Order: sequence, then structure tokens, then C-alpha cells
Amino acid sequence: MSNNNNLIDVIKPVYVTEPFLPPLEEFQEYLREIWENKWLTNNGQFHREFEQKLCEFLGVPYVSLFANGTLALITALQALRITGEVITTPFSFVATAHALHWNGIKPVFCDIEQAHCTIDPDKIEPLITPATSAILPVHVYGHPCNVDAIQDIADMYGLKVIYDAAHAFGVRVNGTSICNFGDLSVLSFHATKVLTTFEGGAIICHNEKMKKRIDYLKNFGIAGETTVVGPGINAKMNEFQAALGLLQLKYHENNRNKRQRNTNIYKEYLNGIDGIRYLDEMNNTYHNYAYFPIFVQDDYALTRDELYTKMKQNNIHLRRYFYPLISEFPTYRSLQSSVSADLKTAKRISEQVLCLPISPNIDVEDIEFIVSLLRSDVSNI
Ligand code: T4K
Repeated sequence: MSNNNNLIDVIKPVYVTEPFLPPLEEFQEYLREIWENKWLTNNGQFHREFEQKLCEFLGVPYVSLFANGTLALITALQALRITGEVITTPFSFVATAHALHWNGIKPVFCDIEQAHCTIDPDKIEPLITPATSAILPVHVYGHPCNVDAIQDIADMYGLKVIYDAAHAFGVRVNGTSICNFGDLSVLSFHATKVLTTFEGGAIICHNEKMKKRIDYLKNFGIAGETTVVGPGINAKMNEFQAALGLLQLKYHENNRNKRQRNTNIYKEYLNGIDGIRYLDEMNNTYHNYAYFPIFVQDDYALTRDELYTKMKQNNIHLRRYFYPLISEFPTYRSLQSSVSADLKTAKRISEQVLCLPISPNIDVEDIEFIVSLLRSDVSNI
């Protein structure tokens, strides 16, 4: 048996992430109430309470909960009646572009900035055409986009801005929630996110009228027992999800601090390793440490994919978020039209990236083991 096989025998698998779940007994209290009330969905007690608590926790005016982040994105585009073309990033989870596609909107992909992997505002203007109606940037890894520059462009050309904030729960810039920027922001509470409700999502908006419209749209367009105001969808969060969300809020800061600790441990160990880059923290930003991406440079001993395979052989299951670029998937490959962007930075970054495990549950020993694999000689592959 090789050394690697021996290692797999003794080391439990480590995944890129693992959801934090609160003590089961605490969730059972909520379940008991649901069983007693027999109210399972459709704007129930926990749903209303979670919306209210999220507004307070995040410091945002209005929250509308959703079954998942993808439905929230699709509905956000409907809520603002976005049509034609939307400028977005190719360096994201494919749901960002799928939400446009499901609305019959053409995604126009714009390159990203090397420093934080978010959309490059300097590259947006040349992509604007008479058909452009909005910009859909992503706070990728929870790193805030250049919101001021994006808003300036949107104001100049009369465009809406919807932020895909799936990674950015709890992130603040200059003391205010990142979700307070743009026209709408969309969160995800998927199992892999910093706060999970099994599946789940939310739209953050700035006024009561918009909140009402979004609430109608996620509930078939129903505004009363005999009134349907538009062609809505069923995208409601149920009571089980909302109950878990309420409970998760209690643990969020502690989990966030553990993620910060894990990030700092990685950074300390990685400092001496040539050819591995990681992202710097941003000024005036309260980060959520949702992901810990590293970027494997040419002067590292292995290629990114060799390193990915080596980790897997040692029971460390990483993800290359986000490779391939969305623009490289068959659905979107053919979309590059007369307005064709140069996606050079996004392409390079997507070929270098590897996300390391950072969940609050991970043991320091596991982090040390991962770093030891990063350090070890090529001959150990
Ligand atoms: N916008 C952005 C920017 C997004 O990143 C996402 C979702 C969305 C929009 C859409 O939001 P949702 O509709 O999902 O709410 C995962 C997630 O499936 C996806 O939600 C997420 N982004 C994306 C970044 O990552 P995969 O294919 O890597 O997931 P999967 O199932 O391989 O899980 C990764 C690891 O997590 C596993 O190796 C083990 C661990 N895991 C996963 C699940 C599902 C668990 O320990 N427990 C679990 O229940 O896409």
C-alpha cells in the first residue's frame, strides 16, 4: 500500500465546506410548534419573524424570503421588469446567468478585477448597447464590488443594478450592509453558505412598494383571495427553513469569528510558500470569510489541477470556484455577439483558483494537514 492510501485510511474526508447546524434539541422546539400550529408555509409565523429579524440583524429596510437564491434572482429581475441585455460577470456560479436566461434576457459577460475577482467597472461601459437595461454584479467570495463606480455608470446610462450577494451575508462596508447598495440584492442560504436554512434565499429592497411587489411575485401573483396581479411563481420559503434561519442567527457571529480565525491560520502558514496567492482584506470592510480561495501561480511546483488531484488523493475535497467560466458553458458560449468582451483576467483567475475548506467546524489539525500538502515536494504527489 502506498503512503497515500494509508493516509486515506486514517484521515476523515474534509470537504470544501460543511454546514453549521445548531443543536438538534433547539431545532426540535421549533418543530414542535410547527406540528402544533400545522402552519407549514405561505407567510407563516416563523417566516414573518425571520424577515423581521434579518432586517434588524443586517441593518436593511426590507427583506423578502425565498425558497432558494436562484428563484430570488429570477424574481428580482422580474420585479424590476428587466429585459434585453444585462451586463454581468462570467466568474460566478452558473445560477447568476441562468436567472437571466430564464427571464429571456441575454447575459453580456464583462471581465473582472484581479485584486478581488469582482466585475471590473472600467470594462462595463464599452459593453452597453441600446438593449442594456441592468448590471448584475456578484460580490464574489463575499468581497464587495466597487459599488460606487458601478452606481455612477448605472446613473449615467439609466440602468438598474441588482447585486448577486449569495456569498455576502453579513458583509458590511463603512458600517452599512453591502445589501444596501444597488436597486436590489439577493442572498442565498444554501447548505454551502455562511448561514444556511437547508435551501433558501432572500431579496433585499429599499421600499415598501417594491417589497409588496416581490411578495406577490413569489406567491403566484396573489394579492387577495380573488385577486392575481401578475404571473408570479411559487418561490416561497417554508416554515422549516425560516425556523432554522431564526436559530442560525444566534450562532452567526461566533461562526463568522471561527471562519476569520481559520483564514488567519491559512494566511500565516501560506506566507512562506512561493507561487500561492490569496486575496487581501478590503479597507473599511467587515468580511464574512465565506470562502478561502488560493490562486496557483506558474512558479508553484504543481499546476492547479495537479494540486486539486493531490488533495483529493489525500481525502481533501476542494472546489474550483469558479471554473470553467460561465461564458464557457455550451448555453452561453455562443452568446458572444458584436459586443464581445475580453475576459482575459477572468480566464486566468479561473484557471488558477482553488477554494480551501474554511467552515467553522474544521479542526486546526486539518488546516495544518492541508498546508503540509501545499508545502510538500512534488515527488510526494
Ligand atoms: N449566485 C451565486 C454567486 C452562488 O454561488 C449561488 C450558489 C447562487 C447564486 C444560487 O443560490 P442557490 O439557488 O443555491 O441558493 C454549490 C452550491 O450548490 C451552490 O448553492 C453554490 N452557489 C455554489 C457556490 O456551490 P457545488 O456543486 O459545489 O455543491 P456541492 O453539492 O458539490 O457541495 C459542495 C460541498 O459542500 C460538498 O463537497 C460537501 C459540502 N456539502 C454540500 C451539501 C449540499 C455538505 O457538507 N452538505 C450539503 O448538504 O455548488
